[in-house]
Amino acid sequence: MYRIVCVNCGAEYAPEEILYRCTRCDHLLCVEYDLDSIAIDRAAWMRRPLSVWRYRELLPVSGEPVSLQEGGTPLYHLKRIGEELGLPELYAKHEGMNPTGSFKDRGMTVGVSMAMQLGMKSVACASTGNTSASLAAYAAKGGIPAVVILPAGKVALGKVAQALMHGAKVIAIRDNFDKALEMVYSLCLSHGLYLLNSVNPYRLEGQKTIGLETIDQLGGVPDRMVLPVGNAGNISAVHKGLRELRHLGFIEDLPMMTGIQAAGSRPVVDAVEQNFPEVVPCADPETIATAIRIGAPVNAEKALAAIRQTGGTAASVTDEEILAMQRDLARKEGIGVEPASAASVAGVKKLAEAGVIDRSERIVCVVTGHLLKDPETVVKQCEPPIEIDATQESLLSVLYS
Ligand code: AN7
Repeated sequence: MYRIVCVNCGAEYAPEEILYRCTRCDHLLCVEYDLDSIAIDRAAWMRRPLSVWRYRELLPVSGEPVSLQEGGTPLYHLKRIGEELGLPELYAKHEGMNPTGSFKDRGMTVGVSMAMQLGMKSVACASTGNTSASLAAYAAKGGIPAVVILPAGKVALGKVAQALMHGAKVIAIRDNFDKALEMVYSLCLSHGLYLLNSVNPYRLEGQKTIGLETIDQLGGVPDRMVLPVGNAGNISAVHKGLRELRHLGFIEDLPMMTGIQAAGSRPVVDAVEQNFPEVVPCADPETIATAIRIGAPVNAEKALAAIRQTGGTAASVTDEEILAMQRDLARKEGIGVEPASAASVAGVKKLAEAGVIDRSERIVCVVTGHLLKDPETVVKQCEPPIEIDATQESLLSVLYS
């Protein structure tokens, strides 16, 4: 049993209403369960496979979900990087290990399932890339058409390839993500497509399972959870899931929610640092981490609450710091992530060096997308393969001379 509730004025809506914002005050909506009446046997939970659907009592989907077996991602101990930073308890949850290579799959399994449950005939999103790849795949699995709108020339190659191959209608606009979202939003309202950006409250329900899995894998609550922030949906979703676990009495404390943005695209960081009541959009976001090249984060209201209520913080990292950490994760830990994902760990490095993070903290970084999403950025950073004649002599000479 659940309702849709406005996070600002508390107005309530029935689950079957197709709404993305409060019709009274225009603020964000969220899904609210009657937690006191939900019976969950935690031992039975733990016997189910680690996945989004382990937590189905806390999800809105009633029938068989549209699933590609999402979630259940590895939680790695970052031993070498942690040692270098003096952080013995540093972990990374590798969301790049989801079916389409990013955490978006957790949101889309729920979002597309809800689209079907609500009887919608088509789905749509704007995207910096991963959302479109994921939506395209889940729409294919659900057998429903998808439209995705991208900022032209600013989406990593692997993500465009996925959206195209999974059969979405892919449209690239000569403008940025924020404009694409504005356009797809109007399109959905005027033509009845189901909007699956993170302003959709059901999608975030799937994403909250990152936090629930982390607790189960770690056997407790980390002191801090660190996420890259673009539209600020994921950090809000993780916070919501953990609040629900606390309400159920499964955990006592919440981690300090910590958001990391790129230096050229940091409206949430500005709001946290300067204690603004709300985020002031950044008109011209720019960063090599194109996934988080977002100037007007739609979920800022929820994210600021998550950060402030848990005593967390926000920080920004430069493109150089992001790329350096992408290489460190790859070469010192064997973990391949795309640039936006490396931002979370780069942010931890910065905050630890600045003394904001205590060295004894148990820290979980969410690394959100796979290395192969953005091969072009990799190729630009690394030396090309050494091409040689096919002789043993040439081989030995490049290896040993
Ligand atoms: C790898 O795909 O917004 O703060 O349209 O792809 O919840 O937006 C992607 C976001 C972090 C930021 N890491 O998450 C999109 C899109 C990766 C991402 C984020 C994104 P939010």
